[in-house]
Amino acid sequence: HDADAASTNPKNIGELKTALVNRLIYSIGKDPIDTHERDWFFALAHVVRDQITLRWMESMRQYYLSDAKRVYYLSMEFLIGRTLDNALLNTGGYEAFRLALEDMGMNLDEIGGEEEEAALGNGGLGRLAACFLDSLASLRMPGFGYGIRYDYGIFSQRIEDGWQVEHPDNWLRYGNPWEFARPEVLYRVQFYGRLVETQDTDGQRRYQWLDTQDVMAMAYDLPIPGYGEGTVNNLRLWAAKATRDFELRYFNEGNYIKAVEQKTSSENLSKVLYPDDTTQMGRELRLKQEYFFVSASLQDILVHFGTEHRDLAELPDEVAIQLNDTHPAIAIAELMRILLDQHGLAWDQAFGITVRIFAYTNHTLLPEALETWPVRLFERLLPRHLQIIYDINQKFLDEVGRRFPGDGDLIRRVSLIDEDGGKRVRMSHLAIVGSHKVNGVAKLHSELMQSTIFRDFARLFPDRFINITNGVTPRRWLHQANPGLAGLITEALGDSAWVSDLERLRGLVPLAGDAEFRSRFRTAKFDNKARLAGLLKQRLGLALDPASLFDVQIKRIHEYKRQLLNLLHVVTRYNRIKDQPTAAWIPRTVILGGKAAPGYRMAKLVIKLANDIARVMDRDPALQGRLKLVFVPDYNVSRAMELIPAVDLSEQISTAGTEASGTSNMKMTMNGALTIGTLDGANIEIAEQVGRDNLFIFGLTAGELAELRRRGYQPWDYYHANSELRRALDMIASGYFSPEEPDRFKPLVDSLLMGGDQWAVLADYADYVAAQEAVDRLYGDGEAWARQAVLNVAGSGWFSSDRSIREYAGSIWNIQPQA
Ligand code: DL6
Repeated sequence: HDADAASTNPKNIGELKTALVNRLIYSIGKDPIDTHERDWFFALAHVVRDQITLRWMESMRQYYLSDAKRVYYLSMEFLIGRTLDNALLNTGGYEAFRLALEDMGMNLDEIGGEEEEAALGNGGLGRLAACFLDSLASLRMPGFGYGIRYDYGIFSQRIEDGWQVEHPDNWLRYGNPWEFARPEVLYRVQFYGRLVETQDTDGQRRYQWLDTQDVMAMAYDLPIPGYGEGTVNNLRLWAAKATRDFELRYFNEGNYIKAVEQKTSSENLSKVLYPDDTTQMGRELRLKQEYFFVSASLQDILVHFGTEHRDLAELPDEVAIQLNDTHPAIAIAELMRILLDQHGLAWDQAFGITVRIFAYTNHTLLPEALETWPVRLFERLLPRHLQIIYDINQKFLDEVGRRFPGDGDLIRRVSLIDEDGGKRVRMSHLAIVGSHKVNGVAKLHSELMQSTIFRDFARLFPDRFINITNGVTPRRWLHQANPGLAGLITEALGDSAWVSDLERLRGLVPLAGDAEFRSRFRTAKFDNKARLAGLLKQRLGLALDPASLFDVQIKRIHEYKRQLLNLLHVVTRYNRIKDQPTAAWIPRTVILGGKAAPGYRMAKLVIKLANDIARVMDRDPALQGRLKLVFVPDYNVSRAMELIPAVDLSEQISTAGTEASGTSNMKMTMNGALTIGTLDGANIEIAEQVGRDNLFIFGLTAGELAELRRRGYQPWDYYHANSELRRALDMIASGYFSPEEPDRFKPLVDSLLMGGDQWAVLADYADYVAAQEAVDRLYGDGEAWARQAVLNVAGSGWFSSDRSIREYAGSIWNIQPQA
């Protein structure tokens, strides 16, 4: 890694060693002669944090002095992963610390391995939030994250007898060395209670929210260091604490134990992240979590704005709030409540301010993931908010009625309240009506959003809807994860400016035709594969051949992402090899990884199927050296950083029109993988950027699929027409891979054949298998493959989250980079 030359001089190394030992003794309380590697990790993290902290204070001071407009990114999830290496690389201290530790007989990688993951997210949505924080800081933009400090992040996944078993992720067990606890930053959050209506002197109705059950929100700050000369921004996470008066009430009754019990129950609020990202959870605790972090964040934002001495009309000039999906959408009603009930603003002024502040990002078209809450629950938990939502709805529907007189059906469709089958609040409708911009996360997704789920709204508010295609931070996903390729790129382009200006990767285009460069590029990829093979050997006892094609699908397990289609190809390939064992097969290693939501039976069955197929294949001598299937357990950010640099073939095979964007597709492209993918999500834009000839595109388009469904999709037709497909399905259904329980996988096959194949797996099978044949042919010509892989890297610049953030800053937030 490129070192900050000044920092590696002997004097500085000496100082770092002293600092490390001091921290070990005085902060960690350990005698250097009796330490665990973890102690050194904590000492190291403290020294690094010290360095970041000064820059952080400078950044905060500068934002304060310039009084610049700020954006607050509200998200229930921040999937950060580990911080140490990222902080060292962003601040340029990596090499110096590596040398200092080496001098003391230690290895930075091993010490870094002691860090727990901050896995406060499910998948794409949470990781996007983390990439955006990195970009905001690197671009010197005043952007702050707000979220929840869950005691338990996403569960850790173990595979036992081929099945997923969830284990609690106790990531704070040894403490979090990066955070600053702020016991003095404490806000009261109210729940339940009753409303009392009063009249203002000017005759306006006002509401008091009384007899509530309160929980305190305490702040924990995580500094987010930008790359190089970037600023250090802040991520503030809220933890639930019991209120003192809560306890007092019971103390007065002489019930000490009850008081302590109450304490635990309020602190449960921030206990655990809900581990499902595609179905609606519908649990009271979840709605409490949402309101809890929103209420605390808004109070904090207003304290910073200085409501005491400033005109609230200026708020939209100072504050932008981005809602990461609808999870924080209750913020719209909460800000209205504050403006109306606490500051006495008139409705129209309050609503005008609110709409100018908020913007909403939608991340899914799946109807089952669109959040709605029962009105009865809302009424009990947040009575004033429900009232405000009703008022917003009333005024909105009146307006719709004026513009489209007599269209009762339109009113019913766009209402914030779903009246069918038990009244529910539609959070996406609240988010749209209360925001000035609504964005999708890839071109196709934004188009479909406007033509399907939000069609009526796109007609009502045509200027409100925009697209901002996702991006990923090149710091973590290329510079840090893939030092081999990163070094080669820096050498080839003459400097490392690409790390903060990723479009410079275009400069690699001519090198795709340069045999010498390609050879070094291939070596870098091979080394990454060998490294991954070594790690999997060590961890799981697996023997992978780095010379084989690494074919990788890593993401949450979901039917729409079609891991099952991947497995159908694996079984087909297995059959072909068995039929012709002596043919010249391109050796392949198919790697799958991802977590299934704990209650998602089909997804868990897919994991078991992958493991059962792998077991059968491992025992078959005909397959050795030709085809291997591996399920890597506990896929997380750190695993992703090991896997992605080693990928040859990136599997992005969701049913067209279902994956909003995808971001692992971008990471793999950036790391020189070729994509096999459908025209879905950001795959389409990847094809535009790297050239369609440099991907393997297959399958029905979203339009073709809609047409097929209109005509009546018949999965059985595909079954009957394709003997290889039939054979693979019959094997799975009849227990070929699960002889001890032959019916085990019948539900999976039934979902395709009897259940109507909702995700069109069978419709795309033949084309997918044909695309896989094209993959083999190209891989057989290593030079031709490498040429295209280089072009993939060269075309990936547009997928930097820096580009996404600039678009948000320009077209939604109206914020500027700071000097
Ligand atoms: O926008 C980030 C990410 C997209 O890249 C994925 O395509 C999309 O599935 C994901 N959505 C979620 C769940 N959404 N909700 N609610 O994580 O967002």
